[in-house]
Amino acid sequence: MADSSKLTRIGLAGLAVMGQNLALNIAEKGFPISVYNRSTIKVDETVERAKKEGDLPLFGFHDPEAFVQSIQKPRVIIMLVKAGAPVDQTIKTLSVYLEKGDCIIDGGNEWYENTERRAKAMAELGLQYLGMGVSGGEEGARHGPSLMPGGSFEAYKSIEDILLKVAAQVPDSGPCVTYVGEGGSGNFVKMVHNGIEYGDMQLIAEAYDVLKSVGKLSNEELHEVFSEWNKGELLSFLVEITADIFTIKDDKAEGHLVDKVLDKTGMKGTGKWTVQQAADLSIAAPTIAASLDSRFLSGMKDERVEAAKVFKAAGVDDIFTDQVVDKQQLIDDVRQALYAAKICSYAQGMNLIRAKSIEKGWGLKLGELARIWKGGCIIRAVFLDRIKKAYDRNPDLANLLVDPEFAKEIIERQSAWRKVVSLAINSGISTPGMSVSLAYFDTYRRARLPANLVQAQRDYFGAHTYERTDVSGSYHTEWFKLANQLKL
Ligand code: NBP
Repeated sequence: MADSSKLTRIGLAGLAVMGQNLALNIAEKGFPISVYNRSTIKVDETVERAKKEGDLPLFGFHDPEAFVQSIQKPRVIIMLVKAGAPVDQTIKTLSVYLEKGDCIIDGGNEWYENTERRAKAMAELGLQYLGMGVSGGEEGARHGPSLMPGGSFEAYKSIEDILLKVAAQVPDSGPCVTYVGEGGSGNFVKMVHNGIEYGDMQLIAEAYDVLKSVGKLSNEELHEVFSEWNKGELLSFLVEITADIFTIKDDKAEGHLVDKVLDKTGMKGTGKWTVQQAADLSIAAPTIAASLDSRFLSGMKDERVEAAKVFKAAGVDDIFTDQVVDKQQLIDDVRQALYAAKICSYAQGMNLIRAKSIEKGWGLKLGELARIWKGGCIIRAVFLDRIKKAYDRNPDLANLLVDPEFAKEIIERQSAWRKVVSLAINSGISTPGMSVSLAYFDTYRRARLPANLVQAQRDYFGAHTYERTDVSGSYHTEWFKLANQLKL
């Protein structure tokens, strides 16, 4: 271990996957770091790794007091423990040794209101608090994550030099970190990032399903297709790893591993929070909601197996004829459908962030958020540069769909998108993300919707009143009475 007689620049508590790797990253960038974990074995493991990975300036502590005392004042401690009660427990353990001006940064996927509650409690003790979204998983944490710090600007400034160095670096775009805003905005933005991630993964899975089930593409062909897509407008971490997945052979039996993976998707809650927040703020986020619903339905594996038997016996397949498709055309159409649906999904996520920013007065900069997602994080993609440029062109853009560049791209792809959704429907393949994205687009772009009828129904049975298209004001009609008079 390197010389531990001097005080370190920063501390990190919580040495599971994320904490351990972020601590090594910080040490590698030349910032001496103290580390601590509730179970001491992880401390020893981290110290061992620091030694092996280049005698990095990382110092392990089993005792929380010694850990805190080893950090230079004002102290900054990043916490990377499981969200919820473990965060409160870790704060309790450490705060007794902290002094006025010291700062704790929660790097976990925490609910933003918990961060705001803790920041308030800490402020009463003279302590500072930040909630910082960290994205990129194990690799990102070790070699450059996307960081979304929010809370006290002063606290952010005190460690900005560290964050700028440990974050992912994107050529011509800079480090993937920015001061997000006040309060729990860092956690909120990370939450929506994860919701968008759900949408991306769902849309990719649907593209795979259509290509495999309708186009009958083999895993080798799927690898080729996704690799090719990763050279163009869809270039992204998720498309890249998808291409990789199709190459992995099963080590326990014949065939590819992907075909043996049980079709049940897990989740930890940030996608659900995103959809709940969208509903609370009256923001339509159907693509993200569809991806969450798909995870719920995927979890009902036994029920689906039984339902498949019932509907097979009842002749569900009778209406499906084998679709004759031109493989190359299908691949090209699916690529376009995936891209167009993705634009809708990001539009929804960005609208949600903006709505929350207005509600809380955070002043979040959407273009800057797109910039810090260009590298390090799970949704990193060249596409984010287009989003950044759209908000640079017009920071008050009502919706990404109406940015002239994105509008043009959608129009160019809409025919392929409609073809893919129709093909999937006629083949009995569910593409909820692509379909609902198309419905979002078709709803948003229409000046007149059938909402007039819904409002008339509401006024009919509940006297909820309605507005008119031609004269201002609020109106109520005795629909029932008038309809009955006409029946006489
Ligand atoms: P986990 O979310 O699996 O949490 C494990 C850590 O929490 C360990 O250090 C554990 O200590 C500590 N912990 C627990 Br559990 N209960 C505790 C308690 N009562 N008191 C003190 N410490 C406690 O770790 P992770 O996967 O590294 O994620 C850390 C945070 O980062 C989470 O909020 C996560 O959602 C977020 N995140 C994770 C990823 C990812 O890819 N894994 C990506 C982005 C963000 P112990 O060793 O003593 O049990």
